[in-house]
Amino acid sequence: MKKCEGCGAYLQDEDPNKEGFTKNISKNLCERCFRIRNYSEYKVVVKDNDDYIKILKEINQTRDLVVFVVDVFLLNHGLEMIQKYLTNPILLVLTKRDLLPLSVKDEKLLSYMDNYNIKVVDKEIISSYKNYNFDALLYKIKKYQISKMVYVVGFTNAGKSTMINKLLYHYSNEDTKLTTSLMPSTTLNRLEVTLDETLTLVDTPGLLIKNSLMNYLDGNKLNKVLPKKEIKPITYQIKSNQWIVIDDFCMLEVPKGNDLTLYLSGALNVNRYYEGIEVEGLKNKRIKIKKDHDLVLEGLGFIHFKEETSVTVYTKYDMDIYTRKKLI
Ligand SMILES: Nc1nc2c(ncn2[C@@H]2O[C@H](COP(=O)(O)OP(=O)(O)OP(=O)(O)O)[C@@H](O)[C@H]2O)c(=O)[nH]1
Ligand SMILES: [Mg+2]
Repeated sequence: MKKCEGCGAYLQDEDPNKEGFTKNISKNLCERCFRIRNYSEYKVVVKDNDDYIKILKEINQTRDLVVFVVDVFLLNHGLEMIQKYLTNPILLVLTKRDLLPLSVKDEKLLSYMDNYNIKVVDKEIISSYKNYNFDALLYKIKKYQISKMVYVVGFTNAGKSTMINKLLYHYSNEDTKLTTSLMPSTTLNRLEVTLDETLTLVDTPGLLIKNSLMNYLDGNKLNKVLPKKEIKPITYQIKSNQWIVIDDFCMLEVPKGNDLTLYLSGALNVNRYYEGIEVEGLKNKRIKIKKDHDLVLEGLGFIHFKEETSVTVYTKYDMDIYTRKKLI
């Protein structure tokens, strides 16, 4: 059976509501990929992690190199779980470097990954948007590859397919292009692309991040929440108790006497209020943030507080809220 060249789903002309549908089976792209590419029209596909874990288990049967792609802005606390399924050698690739301020050193971001318990053969930091460090990336893939096959894995939306497209563009004569989008679950099945006679990259669907804001939003809202260019941190001095309202995604009740810096998409509206906030019907979580830690709002961004403090976060979404050692 033929696969869609964009997302890896098996092509079929029987059920428009199922993956891989095309009216014309002789085409190479499914209708969903065609629409994402030509009209930026997204059809959210609800995948579950079981399909993905099946793919990871297949990869684990090989001893081949795995490139584990991680979004440097939306680092999530489930990163270690990849090693629950994979015993292959892992090259860790931090991507979307362009989203964090240039003043932060690459070395710092790379060594931050040591806080996670992931055994890797090497690490690299790249930006597909800026074509940053692709020579180094290809060098490392070739250095550590065990056979011709190299598997690209990671959480959904990390930027796997975009990275493979850039590798193809720079280092091969292939004119195939994988489908990419800001919606979760763009790639639907494993898909092989040949870079050269010694290297075949295998794109895979992304693992869904449980309790990420990303899972609940439509295309318009995702466009707002997911940053496309360098984040400009916003610092507030908190001189009296107040509320920070992040668009219609969440609110924070912050006690006085602490400066905070928000790292969020610039497209979001952030406002401060001193009183009069309606919180009825919202879930809330009170959380203590130690010094030198960040507060993470999964799928939305992170906030750094200068001193130890406790805040209450209100939201209608099932979004994980937790702290981690400060990133920058
Ligand atoms: N700023 C920035 N955005 C990126 C970069 N690479 C990818 N993106 C964006 O991130 C989003 C997800 O990219 P994809 O390549 O589709 O991600 P994926 O990991 O293949 O996602 P799934 O197929 O859903 O698992 C898209 O909106 C991309 O344009 C990058 O280097 N910098
Ligand atoms: Mg993809």
